[in-house]
Amino acid sequence: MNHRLSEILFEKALQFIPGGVNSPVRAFRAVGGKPFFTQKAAGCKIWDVDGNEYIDYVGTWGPAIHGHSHPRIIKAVCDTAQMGTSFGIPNPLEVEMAELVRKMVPSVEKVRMCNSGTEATMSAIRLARGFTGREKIIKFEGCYHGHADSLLVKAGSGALTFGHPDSAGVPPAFVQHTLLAPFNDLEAVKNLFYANPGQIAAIILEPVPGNSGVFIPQSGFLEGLRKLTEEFGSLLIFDEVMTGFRLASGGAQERFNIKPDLSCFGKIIGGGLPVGAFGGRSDIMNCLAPLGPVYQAGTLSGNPLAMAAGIASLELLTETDAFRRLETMGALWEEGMKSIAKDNHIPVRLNRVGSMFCVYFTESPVANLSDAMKSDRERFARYFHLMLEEGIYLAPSQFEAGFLSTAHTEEDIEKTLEAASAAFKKL
Ligand code: KE4
Repeated sequence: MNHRLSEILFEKALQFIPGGVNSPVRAFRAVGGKPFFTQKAAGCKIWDVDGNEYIDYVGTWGPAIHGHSHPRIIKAVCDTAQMGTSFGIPNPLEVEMAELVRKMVPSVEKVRMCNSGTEATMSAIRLARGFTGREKIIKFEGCYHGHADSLLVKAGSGALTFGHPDSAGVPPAFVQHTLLAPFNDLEAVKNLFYANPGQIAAIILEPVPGNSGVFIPQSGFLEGLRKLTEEFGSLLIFDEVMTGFRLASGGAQERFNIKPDLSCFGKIIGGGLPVGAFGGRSDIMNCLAPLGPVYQAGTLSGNPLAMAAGIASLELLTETDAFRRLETMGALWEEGMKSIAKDNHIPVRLNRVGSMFCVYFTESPVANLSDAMKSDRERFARYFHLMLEEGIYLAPSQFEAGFLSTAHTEEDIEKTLEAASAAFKKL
């Protein structure tokens, strides 16, 4: 593949943008090589500035569940833009969005829009602390909740990829109230509650962590967290920025039948535009300004353009057989990959939930961060580039999830599996 124009652009980007990227995971640092620059995206395909075509399994890190440039979403954005892009004054689309979220996610009695997943989780933590009057939070190793100071502790995604799960620039005082436990380890969580009686405001977790690859909650784990938070008077916060509206129309909480106190959203809820949201029990949400003492705000929160894109994205999920299709394609991919790994005698662990998946090059199960760290990242990097050369774009890090969209067809999966079959022979 020729990447000449991407290389020229990247050299130029490096002069003006730290690392040449506006978000670290895009830099290919985890897999080596240089990132390509995207010219256009439509359906499940992307084209780079050199005209190379790829089947896209990153989907802009989750938002593109309907594929790129879905006509419904494009039309909603274009039509709304004619009337203005942001008012900073309440607009009807905010109400429509709030009503739609509440209908799709029954645990969300009230919801506040913001502009990113980071804002959503940061605000939910502040709200939980304000509501309970407690300071400590529990998070899980390898979960990534955005880059708010108190959550950059053993964080996943880019923080993990670049070996700084605890970022520089975060004073110890800012993270002294952040307690850690391994994912799927209920005993460790219980011990934290006993060791910090009356001090834990909330547990925050990705119900299906997608920022260290993909971890699958073991039976009883999510239910156990729900019981512990109820027993100790703490809140349960589901960070559904990635899983929300992906694992079911009501997200992971619908799929696993758990009712959190607060939920955070992003990605799909914005249809590709910058949107985050957090919501849950009214008695908790009513603590937010201007009603209550917990402050939270945002110039562009609920802006009509982002709301229009997000509403179109959510409505498409309720009007089509999206989830049946996503499950079918996911199963097709998984079965194919399993037989390719077997035929080539290469140990892999495929963790998949619906349309979220990850390939670990390891023979032991991966249920938490320490398991994931044992996987062969060199081999993953070779796999990534072999696939890229065949026109298949995977997440450029072992510690990320891959995503299917409703735009992926059986033919795309077949092409992907052919590329994987050729790649595995060279691993
Ligand atoms: P944003 O601030 O990037 O919109 O959302 C942060 C966030 C919060 N919670 C979860 C579960 C998330 O997955 C994310 C962001 N995900 C990463 C991909 N693993 C975004 C990609 C990037 O950082 O460029």
